[in-house]
Amino acid sequence: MRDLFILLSLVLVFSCRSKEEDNEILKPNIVLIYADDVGYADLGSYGAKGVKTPALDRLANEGLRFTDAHCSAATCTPSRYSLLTGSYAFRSNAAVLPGDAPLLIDPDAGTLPSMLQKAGYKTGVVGKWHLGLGIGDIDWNEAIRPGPLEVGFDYSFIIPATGDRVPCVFVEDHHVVGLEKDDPITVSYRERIGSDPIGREHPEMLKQQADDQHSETIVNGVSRIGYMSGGNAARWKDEDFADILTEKAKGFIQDQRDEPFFLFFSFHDIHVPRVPHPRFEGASEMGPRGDAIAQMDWCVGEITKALEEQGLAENTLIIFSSDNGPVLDDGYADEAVERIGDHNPAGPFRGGKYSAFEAGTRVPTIVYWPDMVKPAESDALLTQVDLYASLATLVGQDLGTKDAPDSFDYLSAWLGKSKTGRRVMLEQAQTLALRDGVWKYIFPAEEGHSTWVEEIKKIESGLLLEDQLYNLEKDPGEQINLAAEYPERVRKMKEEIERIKKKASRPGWSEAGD
Ligand code: NG6
Ligand code: CA
Repeated sequence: MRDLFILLSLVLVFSCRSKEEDNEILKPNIVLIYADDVGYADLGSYGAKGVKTPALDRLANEGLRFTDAHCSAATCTPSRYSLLTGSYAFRSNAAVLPGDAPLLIDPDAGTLPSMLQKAGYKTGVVGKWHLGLGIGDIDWNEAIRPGPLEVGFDYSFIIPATGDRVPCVFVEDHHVVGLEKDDPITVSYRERIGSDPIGREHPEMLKQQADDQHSETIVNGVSRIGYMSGGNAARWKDEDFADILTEKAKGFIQDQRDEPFFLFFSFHDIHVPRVPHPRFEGASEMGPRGDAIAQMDWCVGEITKALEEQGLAENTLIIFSSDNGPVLDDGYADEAVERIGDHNPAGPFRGGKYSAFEAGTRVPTIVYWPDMVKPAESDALLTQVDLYASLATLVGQDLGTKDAPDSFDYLSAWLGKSKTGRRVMLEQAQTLALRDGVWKYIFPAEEGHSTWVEEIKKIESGLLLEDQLYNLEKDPGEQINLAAEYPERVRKMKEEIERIKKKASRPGWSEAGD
């Protein structure tokens, strides 16, 4: 009798599952793997030298490898903001945030994860957040909200800001992980607090020397931006980032295996401080930056393996990309410059992180979905701000008039069914730039874009004060400024930028400019 009951239950479970699986074909699991500061040519499949990335190369070879896909901005917070809201970051003045900044995303507005929740997805974010938490004056010892859970995620395990900013603790859902009641955390970006040593005074305690900006509280032998005190049991070890985050991501996949899920797996690698696990030491020929690339690739391999082991690989859409272009020296003496060798992280393009030149936003982008996507290369012009609207189409969700004002449906290009992406596309850095097919126009930085100017001043100052126009087909490295030769094109592209800036909501407007 008992055996019969088990048999009947099994038949029932099996028939339910196969029905579900049929339906899920249109609602694949979505895993968005978001690397930090990985440049266009930092992967083997994009021309990297001195480091191997077999897991990512496999996805690139068996999936779609994009050559003209872009993050929305040349720094982290603005790119992530656009990715999750479908709105350009300049509309909210989003710039790189300190670690105690309030939540930048409006909890009442539509977001990519909340759209997917409506479509029946379980949503999770694991990794770097850097979009602010709370409403200001955050108490890290209490429930921390609003945050990811209030903008569409069912689960979150995050690095609140960046690895180089305090507080150096993980936050799971609303709480700091491992916090002990009798050792509360305080954080300040204004003044020194507590008695922890700081990098400026104790360089002998550091694993890597740092610039003045990164010379405040020392945690795990690394000095950070900002001051923190307390929370000692909760403090992270940079060497464990990859293991801990990958474990959490795998856990989320395992827990959600029976229903469609969206995982935003947002790496710390290869952002500074680059302190990979000792087992990756020497994995590349380039020191910690290259070793961090190898570590990142390992994480991708682990996730792919987990999906395969759960039998989910065929019906999971994996999107891999980066939040901004490459940077070598970003504040720590980690030999990134000295040991670069023949490797060129930006490939044939000019600039990198912070920059309005192509390498600021043109990033490696891979789409892998065995059930639906055939191996190919695509030069479609794509931007991550469109993932919101494109994925909405994939899962059959309509967007409200206030949702995702800058996001457009380019699903066929994202899935390789079409090679045509955008004709016109905005790039955000210290200023705004515009692509129109092969043409690239950069708006003069000092004309009313002061919020974007600061970061770049050190890098490219003089250059950005005039109109710049490049023909990327003939001049992918943006060396020959054609602005004076094509004043009419400059005028039109400038106007287009003005038009995008004025636009506020979806209806009556087409990004293609027609
Ligand atoms: C900059 C930091 C840099 C990095 C960046 C954010 C200084 C001098 N530089 O302000 O080290 O943290 O912010 O990087 O403080 S991002 O990838 O999150 O945008
Ligand atoms: Ca970044």
